[in-house]
Amino acid sequence: MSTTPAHDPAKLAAARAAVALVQDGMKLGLGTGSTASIMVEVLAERVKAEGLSLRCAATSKATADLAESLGLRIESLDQIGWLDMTIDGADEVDPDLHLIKGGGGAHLREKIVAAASDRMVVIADPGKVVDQLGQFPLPVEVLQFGFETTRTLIRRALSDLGLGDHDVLQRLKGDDYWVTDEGNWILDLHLQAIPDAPALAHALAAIPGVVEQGLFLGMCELAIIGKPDGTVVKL
Ligand code: ABF
Repeated sequence: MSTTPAHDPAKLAAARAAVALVQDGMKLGLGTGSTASIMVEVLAERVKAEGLSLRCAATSKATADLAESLGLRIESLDQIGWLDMTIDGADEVDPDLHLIKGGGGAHLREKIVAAASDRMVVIADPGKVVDQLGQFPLPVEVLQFGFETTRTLIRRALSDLGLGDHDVLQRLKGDDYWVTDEGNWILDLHLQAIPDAPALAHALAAIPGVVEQGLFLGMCELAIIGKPDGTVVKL
């Protein structure tokens, strides 16, 4: 497939393997990030080459713009309803296929689209595979209203969970605050390790002002890890 050779070979291998799972007539969720963007390019090439008929929902404005620029038709999730498969990237994948996502700031829509799918397939390079989640800062999307109160409540929850006192930093984009597609802000929790991800997810979800956090637990059915030699490992 004549995809631009400039791509990271491991990400390209994972993207190609995921696109190979796509069947004509499928309703697809398209993820966000550099690996997912390669997947969108590979998918668009396959659609053109084989004349596939697909219905696609995007997990971000960025992915929607890229997909449409490549000739893929994008519909809203509500127009399509339930999806057959979502293909998306991740920041960390643990042995139970629990994920940290949100490095690209899109985890709210990504989680909704993944939840509306029969299966979620993650594509990643080997650097994303970890024994325990948490080295990657956990993104938490937060309303702008009462932001500092929410940050205080998050810090209190981390302490109550015995996670100690860690940096809870507002994400910047250049000199400005990062603003998500939904107009919210992002806090990144520098925890180093998350020994009990379900407990943390539950605690964060209970905090007023927290819109969504980047732990994807029990949502990923298959992780395709690309390797630099162009092969893949399926987890
Ligand atoms: C997106 O892909 C984000 O949730 C995640 O942070 C990112 C991974 O980025 P990349 O594929 O560029 O490494 O789904």
